[in-house]
Amino acid sequence: MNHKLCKLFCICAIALSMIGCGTSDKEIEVPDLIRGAAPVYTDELIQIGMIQTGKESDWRDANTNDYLDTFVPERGYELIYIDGNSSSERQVKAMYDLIQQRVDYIILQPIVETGWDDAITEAKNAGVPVIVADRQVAIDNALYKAWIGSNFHEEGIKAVEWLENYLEEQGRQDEDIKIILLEGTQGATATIGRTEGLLEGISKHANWKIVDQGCANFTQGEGQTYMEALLESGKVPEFDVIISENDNMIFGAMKALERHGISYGPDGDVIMMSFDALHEAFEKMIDGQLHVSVECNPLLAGTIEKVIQELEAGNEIEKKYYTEEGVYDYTIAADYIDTRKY
Ligand code: GZL
Repeated sequence: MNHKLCKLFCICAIALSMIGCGTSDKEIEVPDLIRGAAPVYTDELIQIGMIQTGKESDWRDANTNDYLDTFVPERGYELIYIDGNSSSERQVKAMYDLIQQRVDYIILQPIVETGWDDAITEAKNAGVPVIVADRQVAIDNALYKAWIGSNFHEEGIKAVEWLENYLEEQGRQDEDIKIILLEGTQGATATIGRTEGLLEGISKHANWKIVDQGCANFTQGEGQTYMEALLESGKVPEFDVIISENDNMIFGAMKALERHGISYGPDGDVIMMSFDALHEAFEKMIDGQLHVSVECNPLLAGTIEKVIQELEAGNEIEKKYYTEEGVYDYTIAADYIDTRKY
């Protein structure tokens, strides 16, 4: 559907210009954007096709709800939401369907980085702009308009820095530390980046050792199943730390540890670390079950809306927009839990 925009009243574009976008190659930290006043369109709605990964985690649900709350008719949008149902094939097919429909924009949140060359090239050739969000795609970035998401490698580094400080405070910096790493979906940028950052940091400590590393696909069920099997196997008789690449997997691992009578958390034996910083993670930190969660901001729709408005106004945009994220541990969780938006 062709979309002619007649008039746009929005403080968002002004807000974006105030963010201080740098040069096109510079990666900028985009502040936690407040959602501006709804744009007032005097013409038809901007039609957006949004291809989601699925419903694998609570983080994903918060991410989806943010899109559903943002791209609504009263703000000038018609959203076609497609649940990828954790299937890359389904996502690629959805891309072709949306190209066929000649939507105004496609927002793609890919499950994995690979397999996108033909579909995104097709969108480019058809003149349907693609905005990639959350995880990335391993193709020439000239084929899509922009990417918005987290610096996953940085998240991994932050987790190791937290562990270094914690062990120092506990007087355990010279101890042999055995680590179990629960990874997310193989081929997903979040997994690739976090794992790279973690291994880079861990490799700096001769007394730290990863005694097991396995995939639990970011889901709570697979986190529990994986941990149960590992404990049953006796392969890893001793371990000091579990690092999980998202909160849901470590919630599942907690259930397995409980079933095996293993104490964990700041009040127990095993150091528990994860990523996402869900509200439930704060509850578990306050309850003494989780040590730390490295934040990964799922609320991307506000930034994407501003990028779309810049494109609609014919303005230049950046190639990459990073979200701002922090690290929350059990010592400060109670101070922040009431500020959490997801
Ligand atoms: C991170 C996102 C990851 C989350 C998981 O941006 O891709 O996928 O960390 C989610 O919780 O399933």
